[in-house]
Amino acid sequence: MSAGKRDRFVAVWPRIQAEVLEFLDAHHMPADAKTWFERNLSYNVPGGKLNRGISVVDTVEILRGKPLEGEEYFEVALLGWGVELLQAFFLVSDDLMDSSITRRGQPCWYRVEEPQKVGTIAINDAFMLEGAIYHLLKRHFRGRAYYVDLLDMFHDMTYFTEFGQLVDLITAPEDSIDLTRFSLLKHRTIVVYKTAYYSFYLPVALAMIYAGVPVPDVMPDHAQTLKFDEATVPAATNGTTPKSPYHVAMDILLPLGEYFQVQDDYLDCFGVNIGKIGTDIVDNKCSWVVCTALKIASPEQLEIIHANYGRKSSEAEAKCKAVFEDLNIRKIYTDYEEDVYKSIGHMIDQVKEETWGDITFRREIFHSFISKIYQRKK
Ligand code: GPP
Ligand code: MG
Ligand code: MG
Ligand code: MG
Repeated sequence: MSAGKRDRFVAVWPRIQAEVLEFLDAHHMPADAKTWFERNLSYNVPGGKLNRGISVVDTVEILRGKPLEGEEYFEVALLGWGVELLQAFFLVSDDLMDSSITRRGQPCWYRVEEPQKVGTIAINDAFMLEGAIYHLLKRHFRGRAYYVDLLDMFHDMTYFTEFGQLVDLITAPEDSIDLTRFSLLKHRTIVVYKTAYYSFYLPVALAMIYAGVPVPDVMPDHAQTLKFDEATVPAATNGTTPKSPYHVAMDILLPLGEYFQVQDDYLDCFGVNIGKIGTDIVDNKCSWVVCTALKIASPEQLEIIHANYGRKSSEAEAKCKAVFEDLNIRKIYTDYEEDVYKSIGHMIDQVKEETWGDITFRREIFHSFISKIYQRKK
C-alpha cells in the first residue's frame, strides 16, 4: 500500500475523533469523562494496519474508476473509520476474553495502569467505541436513502462476529481440555464468523452501498447454504437466481477472510514481531495450527499435544511448539498459502464485471484485497 494512501486516510481521523468527542460536550459530560474517552479512542483506534478501513475507500474508488475528492472522500473514509471503530471494539473485548498481554506493540488496553487503572472499565470502553459508529453514521447519513442499509450491514456483521466469538470461546474452555472438539471444519465455522464477515465482506459491502450498487431484496448470508460439514465454502446462492454483486463478493471474501485468520493463527505460533504475544496454545484455542497437527500427528506426538495443549505453563507451550516444528507445520502452511492464493485467484478470474451508470463492479476490488494480505508477516 502506498504511504500516501494511508496518510490521507489517517489525516481525517482527528476530525472524526473531534466529532465523536463534541457529542460528549453537547451532553455536558464531565471533563475527566471526555479525557478518558479521548484516550480510549487514541489508544485503540488508529494504531493498526488500517487495512479494513482503507479498503472501503479503495473499493469505492475502484467502482467509480477514479479517486475520491473533498467531502466525498471524507464520507467514505468515515465509513472506513466506522469499520476501524468496530475492530477496536472487538479487539478491546477480545483481549480481555483471551487474557492477552500486548496488542499493536503496546499493552492491551485493559492492562493499562497509568494514569488510572483501566481493568474492567475496558468493557464499557469497548461499548463506547461501538456507540461512536452509530453516532457518526447518524450525523452524516441519517437523511440518505441507503442509511438503513448501512445500519443493517454494521448490525448484521457485528452479530455474526459475536456468533463466531461464542463458538471460539466455548470450544476453548479453560478448565476442560478436550481436543476432540477441534477439527478444521469447526475451525472454519469459527473463523468465517469471527473474522471473515466483518474484516472482508463488511468493507466491500459498505463501499457498494455507498457507491450505489443496487441492493437486492434479500442480502446474502450463508445461513442457508454454508454447511460446515462440507469441505469447501460453497456459493452464497443455490444457483437458481442470478447472483447480485453482494452475493458474488461474499462468495470470494469469506474464503479470503478464512485464509486471513489462518495466517493470524499461524503467526500466533510462528510469527516474530507481530505486535502481539501469541496466546492460542495456552488459551486452548481451536487454531489452524493445532487442527492441522492433530490430523497428521503420530500416537506419541498426539500424547504430547494432549498432555500439554491449553496448560497455563510456558514449558507445556514449548513442548507443543516442538511437536509442531517436528510435524513441519511451517511447510504445510506455505503450501496451504500457495494453494489458497491460487484458488481464490481463480474465483476472482470468474467474476463477471457489470456496469450501472458511472459505477463498474470490477475484479480489481478483490485483487486489491488479496494483494494486501498475501504472504503477510504480521
Ligand atoms: C480474532 O480472534 C477475532 C476477533 C478479534 C473478533 C472478536 C469478536 C468479538 C465479538 C469480541 P483472535 O483472538 O485470534 O485475534 P487476536 O489474535 O488478534 O487476538
Ligand atoms: Mg485474541
Ligand atoms: Mg480471540
Ligand atoms: Mg489470533
